Amino acid sequence: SQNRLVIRHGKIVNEDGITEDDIYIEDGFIKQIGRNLIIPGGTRTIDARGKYILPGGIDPHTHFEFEFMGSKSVDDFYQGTKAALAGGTTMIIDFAFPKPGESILDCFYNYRQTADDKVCCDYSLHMCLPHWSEQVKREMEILCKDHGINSFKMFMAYNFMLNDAELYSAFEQCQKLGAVAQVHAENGSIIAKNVERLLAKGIVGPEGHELSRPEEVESEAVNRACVIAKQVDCPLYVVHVMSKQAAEVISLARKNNIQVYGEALVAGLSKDGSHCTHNSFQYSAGHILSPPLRSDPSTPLALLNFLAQDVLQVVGSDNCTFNSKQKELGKDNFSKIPNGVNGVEDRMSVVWEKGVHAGVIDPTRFVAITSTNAAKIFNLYPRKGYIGIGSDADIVIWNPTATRIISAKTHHQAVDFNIFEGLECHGVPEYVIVNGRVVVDEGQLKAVQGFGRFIETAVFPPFVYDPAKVEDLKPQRNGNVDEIQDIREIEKIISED
Ligand code: DUC
Ligand code: ZN
Ligand code: ZN
Ligand code: ZN
Repeated sequence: SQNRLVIRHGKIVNEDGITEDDIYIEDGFIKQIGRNLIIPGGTRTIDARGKYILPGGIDPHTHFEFEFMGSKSVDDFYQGTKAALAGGTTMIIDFAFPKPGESILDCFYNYRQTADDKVCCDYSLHMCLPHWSEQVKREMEILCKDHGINSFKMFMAYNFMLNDAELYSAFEQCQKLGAVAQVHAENGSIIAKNVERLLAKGIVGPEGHELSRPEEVESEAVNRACVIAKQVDCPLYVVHVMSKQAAEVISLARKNNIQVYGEALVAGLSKDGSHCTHNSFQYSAGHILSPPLRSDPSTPLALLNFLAQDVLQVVGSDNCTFNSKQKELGKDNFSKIPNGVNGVEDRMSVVWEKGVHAGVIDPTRFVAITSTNAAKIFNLYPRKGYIGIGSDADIVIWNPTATRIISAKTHHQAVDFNIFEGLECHGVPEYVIVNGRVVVDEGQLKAVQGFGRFIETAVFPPFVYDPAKVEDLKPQRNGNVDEIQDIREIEKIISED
């Protein structure tokens, strides 16, 4: 029967350990886990001997059909989520970005209308705040209370950046609501001046991109965001940490008990800035995103190690794909190259190859950084990000010994370029199960348009740091995702009695 499935003999990998058990799935949920399960007749069996069984990937950072820098990203909610499934990602969280003059509430309705009929996998939305006002503040509350939004992204760069006072107010509102504040952390004022100076000197090609936004321009903004978040006790999530300096700032902030999480990008874990100084414009422009890939060649391995050590917690893709033709908008001026790269399809394989296959990250940590931690931070856990009884049946059967070679010729994305072109990856999703339905079956993609659902995310109880209360109960606030959640539970208990 379609709605019943048993997976036998695999190694179930959760963030907290590996077990060898069978999994019985019914009506989209995991119903039983164990040995010698009693299974109804007519249930399909998948033999997972020699394979890992992973919680479906969660990509918390995509920009499907996003109008940005004069272009619209070419992967829409259909092709983007179909490609996600092909690569073992069973949920995405996209950034809803208001059009000029559109309120954040209307933006939310319009994104739902666009995405709901297209998505092949479950999705949620982060709401972007491209300006600050009393109306934005009011509508944030409506989005949290009535529409299942629990995260807001603010920009410290681009012409829609917020100044420090506005960031302070936005973070303060997030804190009050129990939402997560996210930042694109780069100093936009410095970048604008650098762009002017470089163009005046005649540096107009893609090599000017990183010159205009060097590491310290990123790490300064990360530090400033941490300082502001600390003032109002707001949990902070730094999207796309691209440099060693930025990660070191996060490391220090976490040691100082600031509640900050860092997201790496799959692009940043596998590529450095040398790809942006190629003599082919098309090739270099294809690698332009912001913050940029770094010219320091030790960056990708350093970022992987930061993930291994829990300085960074999550890997996203920032999938924001523009075709070669669209990238040509910046042919004579690097600052006009639409920013963005692919990654939603290849994130799982590339992180496995560069992390697990290379011996930097073990399989349980792989699950944490590709799925579980995002589920915890955005309050989807344990429904998502976990293989346990009662969780959604979003599962990947992963063959660690099979390999595939990434290419734009064979990928499922709409875009005509792939930054991982030619990379051979160990680790292939042989079966992908989303809401109990087998959508990759022995490697064959059978995604269904509109099968995905919008998943509402609840806010957390607003975080209250009271050393006197916390001391009694002795949780260690060392910045571990788990333990921070424990404190939230404790705070809830305290406020209830
Ligand atoms: N950076 C990108 O490269 N693309 C989308 C938006 C962003 O901040
Ligand atoms: Zn960004
Ligand atoms: Zn982004
Ligand atoms: Zn290899």
